[in-house]
Amino acid sequence: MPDKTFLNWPFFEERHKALAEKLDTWAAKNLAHVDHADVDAACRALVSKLGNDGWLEHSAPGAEAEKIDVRTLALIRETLARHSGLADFAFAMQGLGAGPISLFGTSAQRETWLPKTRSGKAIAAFALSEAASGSDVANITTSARRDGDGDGDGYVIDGEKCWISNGGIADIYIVFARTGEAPGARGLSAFIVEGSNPGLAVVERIEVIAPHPLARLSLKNCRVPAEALIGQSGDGFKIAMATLDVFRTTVGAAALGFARRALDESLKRATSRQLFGAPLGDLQMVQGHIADMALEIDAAALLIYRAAWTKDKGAARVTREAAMAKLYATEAAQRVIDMAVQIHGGDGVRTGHPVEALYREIRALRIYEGASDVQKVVIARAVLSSVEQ
Ligand code: COS
Repeated sequence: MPDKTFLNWPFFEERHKALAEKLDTWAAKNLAHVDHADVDAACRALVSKLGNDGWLEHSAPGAEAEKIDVRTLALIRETLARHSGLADFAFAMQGLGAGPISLFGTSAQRETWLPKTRSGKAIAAFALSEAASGSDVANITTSARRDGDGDGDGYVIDGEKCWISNGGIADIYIVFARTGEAPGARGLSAFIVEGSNPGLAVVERIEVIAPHPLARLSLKNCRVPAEALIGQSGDGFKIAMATLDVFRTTVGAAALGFARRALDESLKRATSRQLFGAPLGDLQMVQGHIADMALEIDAAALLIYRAAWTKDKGAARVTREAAMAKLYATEAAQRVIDMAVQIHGGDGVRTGHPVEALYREIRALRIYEGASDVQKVVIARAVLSSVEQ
Protein backbone atom coordinates (compact mmCIF):
# COMPACT_ATOMS: atom_id res chain seq x y z
CA MET A 1 0.00 0.00 0.00
CA PRO A 2 1.61 3.28 -1.05
CA ASP A 3 2.36 6.01 1.47
CA LYS A 4 -0.39 8.62 1.26
CA THR A 5 0.60 10.79 4.22
CA PHE A 6 1.85 13.43 1.78
CA LEU A 7 -1.79 14.25 1.02
CA ASN A 8 -1.92 15.90 4.46
CA TRP A 9 0.74 18.43 3.46
CA PRO A 10 -0.50 22.03 3.43
CA PHE A 11 -0.14 22.23 -0.37
CA PHE A 12 -3.41 20.33 -0.75
CA GLU A 13 -7.09 21.09 -0.25
CA GLU A 14 -9.77 18.51 0.60
CA ARG A 15 -10.74 18.27 -3.11
CA HIS A 16 -7.21 17.15 -3.97
CA LYS A 17 -7.22 14.37 -1.39
CA ALA A 18 -10.65 13.16 -2.52
CA LEU A 19 -9.57 13.13 -6.15
CA ALA A 20 -6.34 11.22 -5.44
CA GLU A 21 -8.24 8.55 -3.46
CA LYS A 22 -10.95 8.19 -6.10
CA LEU A 23 -8.48 7.94 -8.96
CA ASP A 24 -6.39 5.35 -7.12
CA THR A 25 -9.47 3.14 -6.75
CA TRP A 26 -10.42 3.71 -10.41
CA ALA A 27 -6.89 2.94 -11.62
CA ALA A 28 -6.65 -0.29 -9.62
CA LYS A 29 -9.86 -1.45 -11.28
CA ASN A 30 -9.25 -0.20 -14.82
CA LEU A 31 -5.51 -0.28 -15.42
CA ALA A 32 -4.45 -3.66 -14.09
CA HIS A 33 -4.10 -5.19 -17.55
CA VAL A 34 -3.14 -2.60 -20.15
CA ASP A 35 -2.27 -4.49 -23.35
CA HIS A 36 0.94 -3.08 -24.87
CA ALA A 37 0.88 -5.23 -28.02
CA ASP A 38 -0.49 -2.39 -30.16
CA VAL A 39 0.39 0.92 -28.47
CA ASP A 40 -1.68 3.01 -30.89
CA ALA A 41 -4.81 1.01 -30.11
CA ALA A 42 -3.95 0.97 -26.41
CA CYS A 43 -3.53 4.75 -26.33
CA ARG A 44 -6.74 5.39 -28.23
CA ALA A 45 -8.57 3.11 -25.79
CA LEU A 46 -6.96 4.78 -22.77
CA VAL A 47 -7.82 8.30 -23.97
CA SER A 48 -11.36 7.17 -24.57
CA LYS A 49 -11.65 5.50 -21.14
CA LEU A 50 -10.05 8.45 -19.31
CA GLY A 51 -12.41 10.75 -21.20
CA ASN A 52 -15.56 8.71 -20.61
CA ASP A 53 -14.89 8.46 -16.91
CA GLY A 54 -14.26 12.19 -16.55
CA TRP A 55 -10.54 12.25 -15.75
CA LEU A 56 -9.57 14.21 -18.84
CA GLU A 57 -11.77 17.09 -17.67
CA HIS A 58 -8.83 17.94 -15.44
CA SER A 59 -6.35 18.01 -18.35
CA ALA A 60 -7.46 21.50 -19.44
CA PRO A 61 -9.81 24.06 -17.89
CA GLY A 62 -13.43 23.99 -19.09
CA ALA A 63 -14.55 27.60 -18.88
CA GLU A 64 -12.46 30.56 -19.99
CA ALA A 65 -12.23 32.00 -16.48
CA GLU A 66 -11.06 28.69 -15.03
CA LYS A 67 -7.34 28.17 -14.51
CA ILE A 68 -5.43 24.97 -14.94
CA ASP A 69 -4.87 23.35 -11.51
CA VAL A 70 -1.31 22.06 -11.50
CA ARG A 71 -1.71 20.18 -8.20
CA THR A 72 -4.59 18.23 -9.74
CA LEU A 73 -2.56 17.48 -12.88
CA ALA A 74 0.39 16.35 -10.79
CA LEU A 75 -1.72 14.13 -8.51
CA ILE A 76 -3.39 12.53 -11.51
CA ARG A 77 -0.07 11.90 -13.25
CA GLU A 78 1.63 10.41 -10.22
CA THR A 79 -1.35 8.15 -9.52
CA LEU A 80 -1.70 6.97 -13.12
CA ALA A 81 2.07 6.45 -13.46
CA ARG A 82 2.06 4.29 -10.33
CA HIS A 83 -0.47 2.00 -12.05
CA SER A 84 0.41 2.28 -15.76
CA GLY A 85 3.02 4.29 -17.65
CA LEU A 86 0.93 4.24 -20.82
CA ALA A 87 -2.17 5.58 -19.02
CA ASP A 88 -0.06 8.42 -17.64
CA PHE A 89 1.25 9.10 -21.15
CA ALA A 90 -2.28 9.18 -22.60
CA PHE A 91 -3.45 11.64 -19.94
CA ALA A 92 -0.33 13.82 -20.09
CA MET A 93 -0.41 14.32 -23.85
CA GLN A 94 -4.03 15.49 -23.76
CA GLY A 95 -2.91 18.19 -21.34
CA LEU A 96 0.34 19.18 -23.06
CA GLY A 97 -1.23 19.11 -26.53
CA ALA A 98 -4.19 21.22 -25.45
CA GLY A 99 -1.99 23.40 -23.17
CA PRO A 100 -1.21 26.21 -25.64
CA ILE A 101 -4.94 26.48 -26.48
CA SER A 102 -6.08 26.46 -22.87
CA LEU A 103 -3.40 28.97 -21.85
CA PHE A 104 -3.33 31.27 -24.91
CA GLY A 105 -6.19 30.30 -27.28
CA THR A 106 -9.06 32.50 -28.44
CA SER A 107 -12.61 31.76 -27.26
CA ALA A 108 -13.32 30.13 -30.63
CA GLN A 109 -10.22 27.90 -30.43
CA ARG A 110 -11.09 26.91 -26.88
CA GLU A 111 -14.72 26.19 -27.72
CA THR A 112 -13.80 24.13 -30.78
CA TRP A 113 -11.07 21.98 -29.27
CA LEU A 114 -11.15 21.79 -25.47
CA PRO A 115 -14.50 19.96 -25.17
CA LYS A 116 -13.06 17.35 -27.54
CA THR A 117 -9.70 16.87 -25.79
CA ARG A 118 -11.42 16.94 -22.38
CA SER A 119 -13.88 14.22 -23.36
CA GLY A 120 -11.33 12.03 -25.16
CA LYS A 121 -13.00 12.59 -28.54
CA ALA A 122 -9.87 14.22 -29.98
CA ILE A 123 -6.28 13.15 -29.33
CA ALA A 124 -3.77 16.00 -28.94
CA ALA A 125 -0.05 16.38 -29.72
CA PHE A 126 2.61 19.02 -29.05
CA ALA A 127 4.88 19.39 -32.10
CA LEU A 128 7.84 21.48 -30.99
CA SER A 129 11.02 19.40 -31.38
CA GLU A 130 12.96 19.02 -34.59
CA ALA A 131 15.94 16.80 -35.39
CA ALA A 132 18.33 19.74 -34.81
CA SER A 133 16.34 21.65 -32.20
CA GLY A 134 15.14 19.62 -29.26
CA SER A 135 16.94 21.53 -26.52
CA ASP A 136 17.61 24.63 -28.64
CA VAL A 137 14.03 25.64 -29.36
CA ALA A 138 15.02 29.05 -30.76
CA ASN A 139 16.71 27.17 -33.64
CA ILE A 140 13.47 25.81 -35.14
CA THR A 141 13.58 25.78 -38.94
CA THR A 142 10.03 24.68 -39.81
CA SER A 143 8.58 27.77 -41.47
CA ALA A 144 5.14 29.31 -41.73
CA ARG A 145 4.59 31.99 -44.37
CA ARG A 146 1.48 33.99 -45.06
CA ASP A 147 -0.61 32.42 -47.80
CA GLY A 148 -0.98 34.74 -50.80
CA ASP A 149 1.01 37.95 -51.28
CA GLY A 150 2.11 38.45 -47.73
CA ASP A 151 -1.37 39.37 -46.64
CA GLY A 152 -3.31 36.24 -47.50
CA ASP A 153 -5.88 34.73 -45.18
CA GLY A 154 -3.85 31.86 -43.86
CA TYR A 155 -0.40 30.29 -43.51
CA VAL A 156 1.58 27.62 -45.34
CA ILE A 157 3.79 25.49 -43.09
CA ASP A 158 6.83 23.55 -44.34
CA GLY A 159 9.35 21.49 -42.40
CA GLU A 160 9.83 18.40 -40.24
CA LYS A 161 9.05 17.68 -36.61
CA CYS A 162 10.74 14.88 -34.69
CA TRP A 163 10.02 12.92 -31.49
CA ILE A 164 6.34 13.84 -31.61
CA SER A 165 4.34 11.86 -29.08
CA ASN A 166 0.94 10.77 -30.42
CA GLY A 167 2.37 11.37 -33.90
CA GLY A 168 0.15 9.44 -36.29
CA ILE A 169 -2.83 9.07 -33.96
CA ALA A 170 -3.47 12.71 -33.00
CA ASP A 171 -6.49 14.65 -34.25
CA ILE A 172 -4.84 17.96 -33.45
CA TYR A 173 -1.18 19.03 -33.42
CA ILE A 174 0.17 22.26 -31.95
CA VAL A 175 2.93 23.06 -34.43
CA PHE A 176 5.62 25.64 -33.66
CA ALA A 177 7.08 27.29 -36.76
CA ARG A 178 9.26 30.19 -37.76
CA THR A 179 7.27 33.21 -38.91
CA GLY A 180 10.33 35.46 -38.96
CA GLU A 181 9.29 38.56 -37.00
CA ALA A 182 12.83 38.55 -35.56
CA PRO A 183 15.77 36.16 -35.48
CA GLY A 184 15.82 33.29 -32.97
CA ALA A 185 13.30 32.95 -30.17
CA ARG A 186 11.31 36.07 -31.10
CA GLY A 187 10.41 34.85 -34.59
CA LEU A 188 8.32 31.75 -33.82
CA SER A 189 4.55 31.20 -33.78
CA ALA A 190 2.21 28.41 -32.69
CA PHE A 191 -0.48 26.90 -34.93
CA ILE A 192 -3.29 24.38 -34.64
CA VAL A 193 -2.92 21.77 -37.38
CA GLU A 194 -5.59 19.12 -37.73
CA GLY A 195 -4.46 15.51 -38.10
CA SER A 196 -6.51 15.24 -41.30
CA ASN A 197 -4.60 18.10 -42.98
CA PRO A 198 -3.31 16.69 -46.33
CA GLY A 199 -0.01 18.58 -45.86
CA LEU A 200 0.81 16.61 -42.70
CA ALA A 201 2.30 13.10 -42.90
CA VAL A 202 4.10 10.59 -40.70
CA VAL A 203 7.49 9.85 -42.29
CA GLU A 204 8.84 7.56 -39.59
CA ARG A 205 7.52 5.71 -36.59
CA ILE A 206 10.11 5.78 -33.81
CA GLU A 207 10.48 2.71 -31.61
CA VAL A 208 11.73 3.34 -28.06
CA ILE A 209 12.50 1.25 -24.97
CA ALA A 210 9.17 2.11 -23.34
CA PRO A 211 6.93 1.99 -26.44
CA HIS A 212 4.29 4.64 -27.06
CA PRO A 213 3.07 6.36 -30.24
CA LEU A 214 6.04 8.46 -31.40
CA ALA A 215 6.82 9.76 -34.87
CA ARG A 216 8.72 12.04 -37.18
CA LEU A 217 6.32 14.22 -39.14
CA SER A 218 6.62 16.14 -42.36
CA LEU A 219 4.70 19.31 -43.14
CA LYS A 220 4.68 20.01 -46.86
CA ASN A 221 2.69 22.88 -48.24
CA CYS A 222 0.51 22.45 -45.17
CA ARG A 223 -2.15 25.15 -45.35
CA VAL A 224 -3.92 26.39 -42.25
CA PRO A 225 -6.39 29.27 -41.89
CA ALA A 226 -5.45 32.50 -40.10
CA GLU A 227 -7.60 31.36 -37.15
CA ALA A 228 -5.15 28.49 -36.57
CA LEU A 229 -2.61 30.93 -35.11
CA ILE A 230 -2.46 30.73 -31.30
CA GLY A 231 -1.80 34.06 -29.56
CA GLN A 232 0.18 36.69 -31.45
CA SER A 233 2.46 35.97 -34.35
CA GLY A 234 6.03 35.94 -32.94
CA ASP A 235 4.93 34.70 -29.50
CA GLY A 236 5.52 31.01 -30.22
CA PHE A 237 8.63 30.64 -28.06
CA LYS A 238 6.98 32.21 -25.03
CA ILE A 239 3.86 30.07 -25.58
CA ALA A 240 6.02 26.93 -25.69
CA MET A 241 7.99 27.90 -22.59
CA ALA A 242 4.95 28.94 -20.56
CA THR A 243 3.21 25.66 -21.47
CA LEU A 244 6.32 23.73 -20.44
CA ASP A 245 6.44 25.69 -17.16
CA VAL A 246 3.10 24.06 -16.29
CA PHE A 247 3.75 20.60 -17.65
CA ARG A 248 7.38 20.11 -16.59
CA THR A 249 6.22 19.92 -12.98
CA THR A 250 3.87 17.13 -13.99
CA VAL A 251 6.67 15.18 -15.71
CA GLY A 252 8.30 15.22 -12.28
CA ALA A 253 5.01 13.93 -10.87
CA ALA A 254 4.96 11.01 -13.31
CA ALA A 255 8.52 10.14 -12.27
CA LEU A 256 7.38 10.31 -8.66
CA GLY A 257 4.59 7.82 -9.44
CA PHE A 258 7.12 5.43 -10.98
CA ALA A 259 9.39 5.82 -7.94
CA ARG A 260 6.53 5.17 -5.51
CA ARG A 261 5.65 1.99 -7.39
CA ALA A 262 9.32 0.92 -7.27
CA LEU A 263 9.36 1.42 -3.49
CA ASP A 264 6.06 -0.47 -3.06
CA GLU A 265 7.40 -3.40 -5.08
CA SER A 266 10.64 -3.33 -3.06
CA LEU A 267 8.79 -3.33 0.26
CA LYS A 268 6.79 -6.36 -0.85
CA ARG A 269 10.02 -8.08 -1.83
CA ALA A 270 11.88 -7.09 1.33
CA THR A 271 9.15 -8.49 3.56
CA SER A 272 8.33 -11.67 1.61
CA ARG A 273 11.72 -12.95 0.40
CA GLN A 274 13.85 -14.94 2.82
CA LEU A 275 17.63 -14.65 2.66
CA PHE A 276 20.22 -15.99 5.13
CA GLY A 277 17.33 -17.33 7.22
CA ALA A 278 15.49 -14.01 7.63
CA PRO A 279 13.44 -11.57 5.55
CA LEU A 280 15.50 -9.58 3.05
CA GLY A 281 14.48 -6.38 4.82
CA ASP A 282 16.43 -7.46 7.93
CA LEU A 283 19.68 -6.87 6.05
CA GLN A 284 21.08 -3.46 6.81
CA MET A 285 22.25 -2.91 3.23
CA VAL A 286 18.68 -3.44 2.04
CA GLN A 287 17.46 -1.08 4.78
CA GLY A 288 19.97 1.47 3.48
CA HIS A 289 18.39 1.25 0.02
CA ILE A 290 14.91 1.55 1.47
CA ALA A 291 15.86 4.62 3.51
CA ASP A 292 17.44 6.25 0.43
CA MET A 293 14.38 5.46 -1.68
CA ALA A 294 11.93 6.92 0.85
CA LEU A 295 14.06 10.04 1.26
CA GLU A 296 14.39 10.62 -2.51
CA ILE A 297 10.64 10.19 -2.92
CA ASP A 298 9.72 12.69 -0.20
CA ALA A 299 12.27 15.23 -1.45
CA ALA A 300 10.93 14.91 -5.01
CA ALA A 301 7.33 15.22 -3.83
CA LEU A 302 8.13 18.38 -1.86
CA LEU A 303 9.69 20.04 -4.91
CA ILE A 304 6.84 18.97 -7.20
CA TYR A 305 4.01 20.14 -4.97
CA ARG A 306 5.89 23.33 -4.09
CA ALA A 307 6.06 24.16 -7.82
CA ALA A 308 2.43 23.15 -8.43
CA TRP A 309 1.14 25.10 -5.41
CA THR A 310 3.17 28.19 -6.38
CA LYS A 311 1.62 28.21 -9.86
CA ASP A 312 -1.89 27.53 -8.55
CA LYS A 313 -1.56 30.42 -6.10
CA GLY A 314 -1.09 32.79 -9.02
CA ALA A 315 2.64 33.11 -9.69
CA ALA A 316 3.18 34.53 -13.18
CA ARG A 317 6.34 32.46 -13.80
CA VAL A 318 7.39 29.21 -12.10
CA THR A 319 10.26 28.50 -14.46
CA ARG A 320 12.77 27.90 -11.66
CA GLU A 321 10.43 25.86 -9.45
CA ALA A 322 9.21 23.70 -12.35
CA ALA A 323 12.76 23.07 -13.59
CA MET A 324 13.88 22.05 -10.09
CA ALA A 325 10.89 19.73 -9.69
CA LYS A 326 11.43 18.03 -13.04
CA LEU A 327 15.19 17.74 -12.68
CA TYR A 328 15.19 16.38 -9.16
CA ALA A 329 12.19 14.07 -9.46
CA THR A 330 13.25 12.40 -12.71
CA GLU A 331 16.87 11.90 -11.62
CA ALA A 332 15.77 10.68 -8.19
CA ALA A 333 13.25 8.25 -9.69
CA GLN A 334 16.00 6.76 -11.86
CA ARG A 335 18.09 6.13 -8.71
CA VAL A 336 15.10 4.74 -6.79
CA ILE A 337 14.17 2.37 -9.60
CA ASP A 338 17.76 1.21 -9.98
CA MET A 339 17.77 0.33 -6.26
CA ALA A 340 14.47 -1.52 -6.74
CA VAL A 341 16.05 -3.60 -9.50
CA GLN A 342 18.97 -4.38 -7.18
CA ILE A 343 16.65 -5.47 -4.37
CA HIS A 344 14.79 -7.75 -6.80
CA GLY A 345 17.96 -9.44 -8.08
CA GLY A 346 17.39 -11.48 -11.25
CA ASP A 347 13.65 -10.83 -11.18
CA GLY A 348 14.41 -7.12 -11.47
CA VAL A 349 15.62 -7.59 -15.03
CA ARG A 350 13.11 -10.28 -16.01
CA THR A 351 11.01 -9.09 -18.95
CA GLY A 352 7.51 -8.29 -17.79
CA HIS A 353 8.34 -7.74 -14.12
CA PRO A 354 6.98 -4.37 -12.87
CA VAL A 355 10.43 -3.06 -11.86
CA GLU A 356 11.91 -4.08 -15.22
CA ALA A 357 9.17 -2.05 -16.92
CA LEU A 358 9.81 0.90 -14.58
CA TYR A 359 13.53 0.74 -15.43
CA ARG A 360 12.65 1.25 -19.10
CA GLU A 361 9.83 3.74 -18.47
CA ILE A 362 11.80 6.24 -16.38
CA ARG A 363 14.71 6.88 -18.73
CA ALA A 364 12.97 9.10 -21.30
CA LEU A 365 11.61 11.42 -18.60
CA ARG A 366 15.16 12.69 -18.01
CA ILE A 367 15.21 13.75 -21.67
CA TYR A 368 11.79 14.90 -22.88
CA GLU A 369 10.19 18.29 -22.13
CA GLY A 370 13.64 19.66 -21.42
CA ALA A 371 16.57 17.34 -20.67
CA SER A 372 18.10 17.37 -17.19
CA ASP A 373 21.03 19.32 -18.62
CA VAL A 374 18.65 22.03 -19.91
CA GLN A 375 16.90 22.22 -16.52
CA LYS A 376 20.26 23.02 -14.94
CA VAL A 377 20.75 25.86 -17.45
CA VAL A 378 17.26 27.17 -16.66
CA ILE A 379 17.82 26.99 -12.88
CA ALA A 380 21.26 28.62 -13.06
CA ARG A 381 19.93 31.47 -15.22
CA ALA A 382 17.09 32.10 -12.79
CA VAL A 383 19.39 32.07 -9.79
CA LEU A 384 21.99 34.31 -11.48
CA SER A 385 19.34 36.78 -12.61
CA SER A 386 18.18 37.19 -9.01
CA VAL A 387 21.56 38.68 -8.07
CA GLU A 388 21.33 42.46 -8.09
CA GLN A 389 23.84 43.97 -10.56
N1 COS B 1 7.94 31.75 -19.88
C1 COS B 1 7.72 32.87 -20.61
N2 COS B 1 8.69 33.46 -21.37
C2 COS B 1 9.89 32.87 -21.40
C3 COS B 1 10.19 31.70 -20.66
C4 COS B 1 9.16 31.14 -19.87
N3 COS B 1 9.38 30.05 -19.17
N4 COS B 1 11.48 31.36 -20.87
C5 COS B 1 11.99 32.28 -21.69
N5 COS B 1 11.03 33.19 -22.00
C6 COS B 1 11.19 34.37 -22.85
C7 COS B 1 12.39 35.19 -22.34
O1 COS B 1 11.98 36.10 -21.34
C8 COS B 1 12.82 35.88 -23.61
O2 COS B 1 11.95 36.98 -23.85
P1 COS B 1 12.52 38.40 -24.38
O3 COS B 1 13.13 38.07 -25.73
O4 COS B 1 11.30 39.26 -24.46
O5 COS B 1 13.54 38.82 -23.39
C9 COS B 1 12.57 34.86 -24.71
O6 COS B 1 11.55 33.99 -24.18
C10 COS B 1 13.81 34.07 -25.09
O7 COS B 1 14.30 33.43 -23.91
P2 COS B 1 15.81 32.94 -23.78
O8 COS B 1 16.73 34.06 -24.14
O9 COS B 1 15.97 32.33 -22.43
O10 COS B 1 15.91 31.82 -24.94
P3 COS B 1 16.97 30.71 -25.18
O11 COS B 1 16.93 30.33 -26.60
O12 COS B 1 18.31 31.14 -24.64
O13 COS B 1 16.39 29.49 -24.29
C11 COS B 1 16.52 27.31 -23.21
C12 COS B 1 17.22 28.43 -23.97
C13 COS B 1 17.52 26.19 -23.12
C14 COS B 1 16.12 27.77 -21.83
C15 COS B 1 15.22 26.89 -23.97
O14 COS B 1 15.50 26.73 -25.34
C16 COS B 1 14.64 25.59 -23.42
O15 COS B 1 13.93 25.58 -22.41
N6 COS B 1 14.92 24.47 -24.11
C17 COS B 1 14.36 23.16 -23.81
C18 COS B 1 13.11 22.99 -24.58
C19 COS B 1 12.43 21.72 -24.35
O16 COS B 1 11.86 21.52 -23.31
N7 COS B 1 12.46 20.85 -25.39
C20 COS B 1 11.76 19.64 -25.37
C21 COS B 1 10.66 19.73 -26.37
S1 COS B 1 9.07 19.38 -25.77
S2 COS B 1 9.06 17.44 -25.58
